[in-house]
Amino acid sequence: MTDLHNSETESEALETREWLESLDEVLERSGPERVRELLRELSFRAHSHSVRIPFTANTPYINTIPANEQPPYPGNREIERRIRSIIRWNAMVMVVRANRKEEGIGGHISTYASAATLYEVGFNHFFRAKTDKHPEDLVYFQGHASPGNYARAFLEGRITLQRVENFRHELHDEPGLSSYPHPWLMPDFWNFPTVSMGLGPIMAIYHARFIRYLEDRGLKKPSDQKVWAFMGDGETDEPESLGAVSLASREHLDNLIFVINCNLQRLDGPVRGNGKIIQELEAVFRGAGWNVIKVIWGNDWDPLLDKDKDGLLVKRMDEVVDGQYQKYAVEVGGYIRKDFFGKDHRLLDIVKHLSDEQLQKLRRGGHDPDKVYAAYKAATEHKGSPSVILAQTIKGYGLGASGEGRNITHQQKKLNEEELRAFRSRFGIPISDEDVGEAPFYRPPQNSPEMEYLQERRKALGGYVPERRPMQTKLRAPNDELFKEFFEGSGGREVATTMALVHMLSKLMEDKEIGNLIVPIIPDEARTFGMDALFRKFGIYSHPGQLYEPVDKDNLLYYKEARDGQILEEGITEAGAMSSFIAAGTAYSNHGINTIPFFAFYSMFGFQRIGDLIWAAADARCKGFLVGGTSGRTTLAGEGLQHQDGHSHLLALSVPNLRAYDPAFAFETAVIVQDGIRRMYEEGEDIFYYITVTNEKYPQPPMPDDVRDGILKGMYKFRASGKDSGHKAQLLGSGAILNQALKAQQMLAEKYDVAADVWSVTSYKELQRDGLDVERWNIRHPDQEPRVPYVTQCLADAPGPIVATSDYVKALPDTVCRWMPRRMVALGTDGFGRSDGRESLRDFFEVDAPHITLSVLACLARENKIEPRVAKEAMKDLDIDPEKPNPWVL
Ligand SMILES: Cc1ncc(C[n+]2csc(CCOP(=O)(O)OP(=O)(O)O)c2C)c(N)n1
Ligand SMILES: [Mg+2]
Repeated sequence: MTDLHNSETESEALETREWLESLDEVLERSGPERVRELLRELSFRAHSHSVRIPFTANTPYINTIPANEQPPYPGNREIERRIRSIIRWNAMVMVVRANRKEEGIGGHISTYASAATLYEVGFNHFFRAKTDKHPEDLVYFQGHASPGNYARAFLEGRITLQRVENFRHELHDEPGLSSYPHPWLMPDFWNFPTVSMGLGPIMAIYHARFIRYLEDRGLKKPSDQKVWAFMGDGETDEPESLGAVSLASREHLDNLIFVINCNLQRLDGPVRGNGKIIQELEAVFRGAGWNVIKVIWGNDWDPLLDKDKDGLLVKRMDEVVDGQYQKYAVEVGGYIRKDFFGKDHRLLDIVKHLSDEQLQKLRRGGHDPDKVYAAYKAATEHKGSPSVILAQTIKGYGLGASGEGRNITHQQKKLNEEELRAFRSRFGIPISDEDVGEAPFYRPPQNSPEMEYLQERRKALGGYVPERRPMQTKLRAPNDELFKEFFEGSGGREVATTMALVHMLSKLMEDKEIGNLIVPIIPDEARTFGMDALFRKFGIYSHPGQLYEPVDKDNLLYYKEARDGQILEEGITEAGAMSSFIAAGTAYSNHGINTIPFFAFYSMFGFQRIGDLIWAAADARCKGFLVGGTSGRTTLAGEGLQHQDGHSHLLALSVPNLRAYDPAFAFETAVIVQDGIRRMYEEGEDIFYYITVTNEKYPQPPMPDDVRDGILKGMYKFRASGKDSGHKAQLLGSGAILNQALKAQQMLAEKYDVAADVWSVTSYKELQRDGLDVERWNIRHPDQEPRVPYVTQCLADAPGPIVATSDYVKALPDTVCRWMPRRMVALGTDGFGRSDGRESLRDFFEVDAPHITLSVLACLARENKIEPRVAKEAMKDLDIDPEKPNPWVL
């Protein structure tokens, strides 16, 4: 047996004891403040003698709230234990039954098994539903613990037996239960999609901040509404989980509570086998200014800690690593006695009154309702900063040999009869030996004490959680008057579509009816987009207002921060800004407030950087406008490979409820925005928009007659050739590249006797949707007159080769090429960008007027309408080298 203090001499041990006793005495006589003062003095003195004290943001590995500060438990512990046990059982059998029905359908047992107490204390005592007096608490549930939520809702009578039987069988006899929280699939139930790990935490932080924004701007009555975010300890490795924690403390978000279920395991094995995840997270959160509450040990450890006069137990708790704590979870009491307490005879003395069985049952904090309640109460009452609860639990708690604490437990989906029987007995579920093998669901009678208690608790807290609500009131979209100047054109003045959109935004913000609801969001890019023009007038949101004199105060457009500022200037965090977008775009449901977010970002750093958050927005039925600024691989000049976006529209194709547009002109943008507001906020459609705008200046033409419908459907004829004779061609252009098509139209007419019509394709995505839908209908109705896709209708009577050019990859126009009445050539910007001017870039990527012209001539030559010689000569005239290497491999 080794002694913990074996390196200390006898006299050093005495010295240590004297210092400790002095501290105890001061504490008793003068209280903690005096102790803090003395320790501060001591550390200054040590510093002045050049003693370097190692920095630690950690406190000892014990509960933050000591036993003597623990409030009494307000509920009936025994009934709550029985309810929890029943929910545990039902959550487990839900997964087991689904996998019996269909091998490999999946689901998780062990996560909820570890989190049950964390959730149930919340459901019985904290999570408030919406009432007349109070808005609901908003809970981000850990995605793959969802069987626990369903099992509770089943007991509450909100989900039928048929539905729990159909867990993970959503397409069976209606209605099933979705694997994870998906508002898209269960719009009456789930509020927040969380299962792509890391997104829940960051969305929760920005949501809590958005609530403050709504309150500070007078859109929502201040209250003590809380945002709770439950997550796994493994999940904290995702950069999004911890990436925004300093925002939460900087903004003093005491309406935010993180609960991190530290079961010390992730999917494959330990989270920090050789370290301590709770201590690591404590340092991160304390360092960031959060209120950290550690819930490590259960009540039965309190008397042991009381006996620990020499601090040996705390020291031992500190030095044991997580991998070893996991080992204790699967081991017998004798092992724990020997391995944990056996390091020192004084430690062994502390537990000598406990049997091996009792040692094995010593509980971890996250499984002790008293400790969890104390932590939640402290967190909800804490003022001035966000709180995080770090709760130690055991993964697969209660599964015994079939998974408790084992490395395989995350994947455990089946229990055999013996394991079911053990689980049943462990939690006292009244199911007979005969029936237990069937793994039946169990719901006690309505008038049982458990059911009455459960309902009574929810009633006291205002109703059920979670519960998602549809849009509560509708808005009226602004009429043409507001958009008039965009419809009229710029009168020859050169204006970029970005400038036009920012001006439009400013007009929307001035609108009497909806102005207040517009939420402009920018990740430190306002000046790039000319949005700094909005600073002075509308203010940048800042809870403390502006505590300094801005350097540009004399400037007309100075940097104005204000408590009621309307602009969310998020700094350089697309993920954070997107989280704000989601909070604002779902406020219609979560807060009954129809805020309309416009999130303007560098288009390259949108879909490819934060695509997963955009997917989460789609799932959450988020509304609003994503604005991809500085878009187009050749339109954004100078910036080069990492900035020039030529594929976001391709990525946008994958989001089902997203409408994506690449407008060329201000009037097109106006039509799209006006109709977007109408569809989302007047009609209540659960869609959102992606609009790319560019920084290339050119005169904005007036809107031709009768094109609104075409703009929205994805294409319309912008300019007919005006030439009656000659060969024909159809030029399709998008965004700033439409101007190249217009130039080519002129070249073709003047030099090559070709009459080309120019079409503005505002949305390949819309054209593709329509084409696919029509195609599908035609397949399913073979006996009926086939329908014709819109793009086919447009070009059916428009003769000549079709050349489609955009500032995006060729795959984008190719998405609709099979509905083209004739051969189509796609020109696009496949490859890596370059830093150079627009003209050179467009020549390099072959998307300029000369290349469009050449493409038309080459097609005409192939169709034997002209001599190939003409196309070859044109190449010379247009300075195009036929042997130039393909830019996409350069
Ligand atoms: C972004 C992302 N990557 C991977 C996964 C797959 N996954 C689901 S659960 C899990 C392990 C979770 O560990 P932890 O966060 O500790 O949660 P626990 O189940 O232990 O409570 C993984 C890797 C995911 N859902 N999301
Ligand atoms: Mg874990």
